[in-house]
Amino acid sequence: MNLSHIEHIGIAVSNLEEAVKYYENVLGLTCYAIEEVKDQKVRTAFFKVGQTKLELLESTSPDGPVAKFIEKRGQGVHHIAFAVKEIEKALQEVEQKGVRLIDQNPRKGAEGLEIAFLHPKSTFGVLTEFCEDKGK
Ligand code: CMX
Repeated sequence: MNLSHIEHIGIAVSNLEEAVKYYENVLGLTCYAIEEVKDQKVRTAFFKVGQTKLELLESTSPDGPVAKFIEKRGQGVHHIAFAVKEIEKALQEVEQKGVRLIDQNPRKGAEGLEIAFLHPKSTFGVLTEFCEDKGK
């Protein structure tokens, strides 16, 4: 397993534009991209803080995972994403160690990364994402 760094922290918000204002006007960060990820039923806004990104997530559908999360648990930290090398191998490795996978195979996420999620019930309550930039 080769986790190189925290690629991003995902934060569920009810209103993307309002949340972007807070990160820009209060924390002084700059939103460098807003992107819809249809597959995940979200609109995302990205900020960079050093090597790590913050990804704000607004649901585009009441039955999407982020809408369900906010309904159950309120706005807040939704997931942590680790940058990995050879994402398929990393998934196999954690599965062999008893972790329940949400995605058996990687799929395309925001910024063109290959992404896959591990189930929070087998990762001590933290929805965990692996991502790999195959372009690098
Ligand atoms: N972090 C921690 N726990 C979570 C969670 C999260 N983000 N989301 C759900 N849970 C918990 C719920 O609280 C619930 O726990 P209890 O049973 O103790 O109440 C349990 O997981 C089941 O939750 P649920 O509301 O019934 O939802 P589902 O089982 O239908 O889905 C999950 C949960 C994690 C499998 C689903 O949200 C998923 O597949 N997530 C991965 C995809 C995703 O989140 N995409 C959005 C981000 C995309 C991006 O970054 O681009």
